[in-house]
Amino acid sequence: MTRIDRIRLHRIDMPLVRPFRTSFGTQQTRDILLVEAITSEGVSGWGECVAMSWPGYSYEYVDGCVDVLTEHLVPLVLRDGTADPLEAHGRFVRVQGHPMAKTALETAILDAWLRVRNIRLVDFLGAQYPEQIRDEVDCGVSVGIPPSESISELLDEVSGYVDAGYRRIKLKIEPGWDVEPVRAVRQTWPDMLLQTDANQAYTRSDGDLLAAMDPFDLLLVEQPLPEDDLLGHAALAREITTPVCLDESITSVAVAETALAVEATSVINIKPGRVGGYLTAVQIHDLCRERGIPVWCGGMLETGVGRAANVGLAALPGFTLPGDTSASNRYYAVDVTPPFILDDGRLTVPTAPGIGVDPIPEILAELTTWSALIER
Ligand code: NPQ
Ligand code: MG
Repeated sequence: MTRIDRIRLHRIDMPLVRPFRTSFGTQQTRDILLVEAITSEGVSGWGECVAMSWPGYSYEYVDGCVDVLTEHLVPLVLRDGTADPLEAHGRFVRVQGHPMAKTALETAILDAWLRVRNIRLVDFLGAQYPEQIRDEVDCGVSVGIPPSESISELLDEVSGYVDAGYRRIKLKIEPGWDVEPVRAVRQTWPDMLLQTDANQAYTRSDGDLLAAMDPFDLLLVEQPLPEDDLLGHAALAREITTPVCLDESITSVAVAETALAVEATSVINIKPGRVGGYLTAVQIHDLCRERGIPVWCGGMLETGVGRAANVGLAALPGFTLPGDTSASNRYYAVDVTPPFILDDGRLTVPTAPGIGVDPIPEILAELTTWSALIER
């Protein structure tokens, strides 16, 4: 019987093609943990941890993830070497929080388990609706605040993405960088699918400011208020005509149900790392699908490892809006896997089993800043 015998943590440093500024900070490089689960047959499964170096987007951060993985999560797997992803998922429930660390390990185990069985991740996740799984997904792109705060630089960057074929543009906004840049992009591309993401930068009293963007025919505004303020989002949703979409707030199936019940959100951004894995991500997708709530797949500047899994998830039928599943070259000149390339504004779902891609050993070795092997 298949066992997980060894788990290797790889910490890599990936230079970004351009700095990425949001309302919570500027990122120049991406410090990423990859988890490799190695079975008794010698098959490796891979998962990516989407935490950042510092706890600026969520309370998780890479050093904390290394600790909770090494001291708490990995031992729950290696104590008997269970290779069953559902069993691992159940064991992780006893560790509070740490969804990004859990997602990385759960995905590595799930990937190994699927490879041994020759099943694609997308076919496993979409087993309830096999006929409705897509083989390519519509892609959007997230555009940071230009470090120069120049609208002409913003238009240049967006123009490059429009020419590349992206099907939806998302502008990062914050107080002082909102109405004018959104107006400029909308005037330049009157028919483009356009949305904004505030990453919690506004307050309950900013209704008028956010309503000032209603005339620009936005698909949605993402996470305008702090993540714990569901009622604030519900109140704001009544003050503006642009649909509110929650990102950071949606940390579980139960929170998603509550947010929908209080009408704090009418669209949901699903990020597996934020909700504790692909199994939970599918549950939120199914809940939204039953209720007619559109969902889309978020992004965390993933390498090809996380990107592959996200593209599989985004191929499920409820993902009716283009996601932040951009091409590898949106973020990286060299990806750790073969790159995901945009074709007519879409990415192709990998056809190989599991997540469908592998890190390229030489590139992985070059990017690695630290690694650790944990054995049974
Ligand atoms: C979001 N992502 O939707 C995030 C937030 C985000 C693609 O807009 C380093 C690592 C920098 C993860 C900046 C996109 C990041 C990051 C922003 C995630 O809210
Ligand atoms: Mg967001």
